[in-house]
Amino acid sequence: MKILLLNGPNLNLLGTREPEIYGAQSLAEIVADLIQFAAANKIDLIHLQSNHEGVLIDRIHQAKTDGCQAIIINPGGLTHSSVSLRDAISAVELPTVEVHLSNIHARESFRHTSYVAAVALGQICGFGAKGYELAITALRQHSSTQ
Ligand code: CA2
Repeated sequence: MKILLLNGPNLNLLGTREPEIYGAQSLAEIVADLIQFAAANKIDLIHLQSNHEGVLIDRIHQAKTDGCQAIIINPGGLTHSSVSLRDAISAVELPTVEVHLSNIHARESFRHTSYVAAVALGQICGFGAKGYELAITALRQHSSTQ
């Protein structure tokens, strides 16, 4: 199984600031651990982080034709603003799990709304980097029932 992992704007800054909210690990460390976890579960994990909405959207479109069977996405701040990102996820019709490191529902009210949630299989938030592993596990189980 091939899964596309996308991280949106500013997540390249992980580990540099706000460790009490987002943890102390860098994105590179998180992704290295995840690739190992995925491999142990016979999953090929392809990662892209971008600060650009259009780059994320183009990669989602490409996922449909390059053999990705599912998407895990932490859209960062675009979660709360991007109709276009939501439309791209909806258009490719790949099972998608939305992940947030922090519990967005326990933070400022503008973070309580996700434009992505309604087109995702589910949302995982508040468990730090562990949430990405939970998403892989959820997608494995989902694919075994299809
Ligand atoms: O909790 C999450 O994973 C978020 O997607 C992170 C986004 C935020 O806008 C969402 O509401 C929730 C922000 C990512 C910014 O990450 C930083 C990490 C370190 C230093 C500065 C920003």
